[in-house]
Amino acid sequence: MQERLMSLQSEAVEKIEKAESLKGLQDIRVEYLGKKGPITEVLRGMGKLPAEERPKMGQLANDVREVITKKVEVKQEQLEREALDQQLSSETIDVTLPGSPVRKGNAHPLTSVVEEIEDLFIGMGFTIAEGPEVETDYYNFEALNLPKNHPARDMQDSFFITEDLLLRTQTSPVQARTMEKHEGKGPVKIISPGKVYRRDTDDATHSHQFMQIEGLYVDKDVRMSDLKGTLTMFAQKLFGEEREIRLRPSFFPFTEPSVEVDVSCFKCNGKGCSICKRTGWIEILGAGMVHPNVLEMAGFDSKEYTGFAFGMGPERIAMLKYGIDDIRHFYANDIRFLEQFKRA
Ligand code: 2U9
Repeated sequence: MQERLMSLQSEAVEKIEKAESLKGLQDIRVEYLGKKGPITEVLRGMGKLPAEERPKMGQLANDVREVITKKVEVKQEQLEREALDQQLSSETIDVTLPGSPVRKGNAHPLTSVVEEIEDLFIGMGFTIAEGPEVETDYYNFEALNLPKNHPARDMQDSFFITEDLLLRTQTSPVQARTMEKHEGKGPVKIISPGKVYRRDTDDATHSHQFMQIEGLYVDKDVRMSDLKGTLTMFAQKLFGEEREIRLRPSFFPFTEPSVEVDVSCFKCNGKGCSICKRTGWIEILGAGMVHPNVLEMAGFDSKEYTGFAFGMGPERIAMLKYGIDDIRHFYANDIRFLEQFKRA
């Protein structure tokens, strides 16, 4: 029986050392240490031994069991470590390997220009106001000194939804709504960026849907010089410190006096080129002093309060800035066009 035990031990140990998988090792452990295993069998045969030999044989059997158990544990640790190393090595990434390029998108050129302009006016103390794109006839026209059947209404062919609801033709209704909320108390200093809609045939310079950024500053004693100062700062920050602006008389129903505002050409520095059509000046926006009727309709006492307002088309600014010749590029979502505008 002693030889049997010793040969079982060496046989088991040999197998354990050769084991290549945790599963294989478990099978060996069960095979030798399991209830139906040979050691258990030997122990069951103890009864046939002389009584004085049993303790020694019992001890030996336990020693063999101990040795095999120990060997299994050691081997298990080794196999588990190898499995972990294997897993880690399969998972370790070689950081020196070039990463798979992730195509990073960039902001739409219009978004870049609108955000740049917003930041400029926020820097001058304006806050951003937004409002509904589906507007009432009152806020889109009447509140802006364009009473029902006023001829100037036709200047802006509108998408009417009902008798009284339309897609807004400019973001001015946002300013009218904001002024009302101030219940006749200034200051009101806002810009309102957003989409506007005009029933227009799309071509290289017109789109039925486009962006606008309008601005409004109403307070006691706001003057034309404040408007000129603000727009000069804006033009120089957007187009370059050496830029100048020029104001030409114009007409808008909601401002009096009204001006068109030009910036000195940033391509030819005013000498005349194709961009400025040889004039040296580029028209960038319209502006004026808020019409007293508009102030009154919004609840402001036009004897006490004055204000200036302006409006611009971000598409036009982006086309000037990036030399884009067709407004429809902004809406066509052609990746070849869009991927050109990687923001710095
Ligand atoms: C209120 C009072 C006055 C907004 C203004 C303009 C001049 C202007 C054009 C720019 C490009 C329209 O899209 S565009 O063609 N807008 O020139 N907008 S003054 O005046 C307001 C607005 C709201 C309550």
